[in-house]
Amino acid sequence: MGLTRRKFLKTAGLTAGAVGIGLSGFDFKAWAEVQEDSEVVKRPSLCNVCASHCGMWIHVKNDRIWKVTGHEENGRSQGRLCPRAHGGIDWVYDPYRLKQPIKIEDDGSVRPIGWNQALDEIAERLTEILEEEGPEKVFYAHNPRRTGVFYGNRFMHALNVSTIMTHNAACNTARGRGFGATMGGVPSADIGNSKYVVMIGRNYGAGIRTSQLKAVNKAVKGDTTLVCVDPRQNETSIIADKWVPIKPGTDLAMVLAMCKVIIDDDSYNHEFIEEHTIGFDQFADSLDEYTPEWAEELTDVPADTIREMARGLADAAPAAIVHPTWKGAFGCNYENSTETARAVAYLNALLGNINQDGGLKFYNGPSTGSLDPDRYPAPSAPDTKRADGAGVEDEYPLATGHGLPHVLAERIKEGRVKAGFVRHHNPVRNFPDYDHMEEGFGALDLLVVFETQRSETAMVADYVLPEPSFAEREEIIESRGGSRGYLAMRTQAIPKMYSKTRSFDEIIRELAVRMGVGEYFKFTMDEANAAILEPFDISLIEFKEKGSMMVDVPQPEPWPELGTPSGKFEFYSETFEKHGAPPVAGWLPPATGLEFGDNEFRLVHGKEAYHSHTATANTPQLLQITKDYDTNRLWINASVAEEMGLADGDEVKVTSDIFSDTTRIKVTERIHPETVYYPGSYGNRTFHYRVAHEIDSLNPNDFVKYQVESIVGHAMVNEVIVTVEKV
Ligand SMILES: Nc1nc2c(c(=O)[nH]1)N[C@H]1C(S)=C(S)[C@@H](COP(=O)(O)OP(=O)(O)OC[C@H]3O[C@@H](n4cnc5c(=O)[nH]c(N)nc54)[C@H](O)[C@@H]3O)O[C@H]1N2
Ligand SMILES: Nc1nc2c(c(=O)[nH]1)N[C@H]1C(S)=C(S)[C@@H](COP(=O)(O)OP(=O)(O)OC[C@H]3O[C@@H](n4cnc5c(=O)[nH]c(N)nc54)[C@H](O)[C@@H]3O)O[C@H]1N2
Ligand code: SF4
Ligand SMILES: [Mo]
Repeated sequence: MGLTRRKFLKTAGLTAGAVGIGLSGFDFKAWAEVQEDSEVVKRPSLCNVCASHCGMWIHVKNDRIWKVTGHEENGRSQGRLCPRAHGGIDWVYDPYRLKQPIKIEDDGSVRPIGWNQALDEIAERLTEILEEEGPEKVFYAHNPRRTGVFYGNRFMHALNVSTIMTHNAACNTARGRGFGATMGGVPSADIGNSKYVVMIGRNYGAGIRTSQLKAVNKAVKGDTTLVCVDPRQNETSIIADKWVPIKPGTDLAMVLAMCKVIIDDDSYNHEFIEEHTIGFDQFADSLDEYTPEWAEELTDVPADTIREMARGLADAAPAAIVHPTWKGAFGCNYENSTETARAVAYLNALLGNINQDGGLKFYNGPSTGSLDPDRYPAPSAPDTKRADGAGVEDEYPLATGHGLPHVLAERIKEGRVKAGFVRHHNPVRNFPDYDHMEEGFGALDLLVVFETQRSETAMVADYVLPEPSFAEREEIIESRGGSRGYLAMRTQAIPKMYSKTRSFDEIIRELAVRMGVGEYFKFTMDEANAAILEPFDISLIEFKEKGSMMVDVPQPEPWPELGTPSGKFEFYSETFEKHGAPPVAGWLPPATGLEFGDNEFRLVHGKEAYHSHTATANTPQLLQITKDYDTNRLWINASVAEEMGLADGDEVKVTSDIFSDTTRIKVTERIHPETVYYPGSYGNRTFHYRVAHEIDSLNPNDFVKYQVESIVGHAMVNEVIVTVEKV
């Protein structure tokens, strides 16, 4: 790695010379030239700054990262990276990165601990808890990344632990269940080939997925009509044909009214509805009161705009999309988010756009190989009850398998859960109600956090186990579908910087041996990766040179059999009915209601293009953008601000039921008058993020109390009313 032989000799000669004539004679210019001339090599990797995992090349010079560029043969990056990828280099060179395992004693004192001792102690405590309390009281939570799933889930299965959770209940659980219940899963949007696209709270300009952003650009440069419905004129609305401001939490009413327009116009796709759906008549019969005028009252979207969007979509169908979105409007935000997601699916069904060009597509992934189970036995799936109640009868039967970390926090406080493993995830900061999450996770008998920085969750852990950064480690091969599928892997780009860091797979393997389940981990990562590649005409050695490669996959057939119980699109869900939820989605107001008193607003938040959640606030390059553009401010509508006697930049006090803090305001025409907005990227509470604390900031989660949505149990992150007053 690093220097070529020629360069090495040159440097070696130079060093000898320098030593010969003493340090005062050190020829800095010659040294600098050698450094500058030394070769830059490209090593394939995957960006680690968000879950999109774009294929990247890490350019390495003298064993240090020189720069990063997008991998061309990767479905996500398609040759490009977003700004955060460059900021990710700061993670690698952060001087305060975790460099060795630490143990936090019950009195809060922190001390470094050796690996053997840490793993012995963890294994001993975990064994005790499993024996005395049972696997129902143990969990694993992560922001699911391939290696974390591969090793983490296998380890949990080996211990018969069923509570494996992700961050989804603070992201997209409602959308997942809503689309799952109606069409069997969440499809991709073929934006690049679409003629009419409505994005309801989906903001590609900031909530970036590189490949899709490219498709959006293609669409807006072509003849696609793009409409953005958002209480805020977000970064995508700026390039869209139309921004439709909406009162937050009311999208469901607008969508139901759009469905009614299309059905009343008789402009829906009869063939699809008749042959590929169930429950259409019940749905159509339920729409009587949902007129555009009714929706206008609730949403502030003019009835004519509702008709215009509905007719624009129907005219363009099937090359028309109401975007399945991600988090913004109905991922996990409101009491009505699951129903909104179902209604958005209904609207798409009326357009008959499933697996149609320019519509919604269920892509197939490449058929990869796997470890031979005779040689490398896999543990059987756990048969224990989940600790968070997700999918459990009489608890949260309709919650998804991603689980409910905020509910778990409650149960930990009640003594019902004792031990947890958290990797690449910061639930304490990223779920609403800091005190609730901190008290919950902090009350565990054993909390082991796998991290690279000392996040808020790591602050309340018993053991924090440091991984080498993404640039210093190799990982399990990933595969994804698309118009072309692809395989991709992270290879080690630079030598390990700190000898006392260990990668997740290494740690799990060692813990497994100590827990007596080592038999499930008797393979190397190379063996696992070679098995994955087996069906493809490429060796692991060759693949490690390429890093990413496109593969042909069968293309989706129009109107396929869907992954619902009936195999058809379900307007009417017997599954929902069985569990006491409405079989057909209809209007449901947000939990806070829609009445606002003086100086009261709904607080919403969202992404910024140059941060990932709150995990990048400590990176100097990215925080500099925040400082330069002064974005850590609360957006408030200009007319409202004037009435309240507030001017741009004024300091205000923001108060909810559970929290109060001050911040400066951004006065703008670009926001609905009953809404205030704060970017979600700040407000870190861990004092270890020294860069993050260079600015004053808020975190919207602080204002939102612990609450649980009634159908799928998500965290309802926008169900909060705040008052704003001048200080
Ligand atoms: N730069 C960046 N990109 C990311 C991420 C990141 O952290 N940073 N994270 C990735 C992840 S995990 C996700 S989930 C996606 C999220 O991607 P998005 O869901 O697109 O992003 P958000 O910013 O959460 O929300 C989008 C918009 O929803 C609006 N909104 C809020 N409430 C409502 C409402 O009631 N109705 C309507 N119509 N709109 C509403 C907000 O104003 C915001 O502009 O982004 C991904 N990409
Ligand atoms: N305030 C606020 N809250 C939010 C959001 C927001 O934008 N703002 N977004 C919501 C959404 S859409 C989502 S998806 C969730 C996301 O919530 P999380 O899943 O918690 O995601 P991240 O904030 O990306 O945090 C990931 C953690 O992984 C750590 N990490 C980074 N690299 C590595 C590594 O190589 N190894 C290990 N072991 N750890 C690593 C980071 O230091 C960080 O603490 O948060 C939700 N909550
Ligand atoms: S979208 Fe940006 S941050 Fe996310 S993986 Fe791709 S380049 Fe990295
Ligand atoms: Mo997310």
